[in-house]
Amino acid sequence: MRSVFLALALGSALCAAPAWGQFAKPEIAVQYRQAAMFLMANHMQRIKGELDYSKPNLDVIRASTALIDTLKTLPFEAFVEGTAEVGDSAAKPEIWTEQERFKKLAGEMQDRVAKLNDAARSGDVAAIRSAFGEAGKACKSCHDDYRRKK
Ligand code: ASC
Repeated sequence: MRSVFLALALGSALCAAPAWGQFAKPEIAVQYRQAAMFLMANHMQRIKGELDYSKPNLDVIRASTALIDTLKTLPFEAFVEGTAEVGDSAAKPEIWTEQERFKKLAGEMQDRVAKLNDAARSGDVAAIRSAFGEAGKACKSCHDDYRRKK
């Protein structure tokens, strides 16, 4: 009998949902999303550097668009409610009161990033330039509304 109680107690302890989702502490969620966005921004800059040339290096561009395409969903798991004012987060509290719009903007960014990666694989430089501009606008429109000016 005692072992049944022990098993139940252990089971409920293991199943209890942590307050911050997959993150041990709220600060870790902030670091995680900032790290993902830092890498995305770094690779956007590398692409921009190539597009400043009349004959950009397509291998460099493709490596970066593929990475950004992989990273594009990562920040959003880490926008855990209650982390707007944590650490050096610039997230506005409206992210959690306007979830529908925030998710719509995230989805638009993800669509445009996928299109940028497709354009890079096609090798059509004019298409890459245009898709890069659209992806950058999608980043900016979310930052304009949901990132605090520091
Ligand atoms: C970037 C980056 C952003 C967007 C935005 C585009 O490379 O870090 O936040 O593009 O600046 O206007």
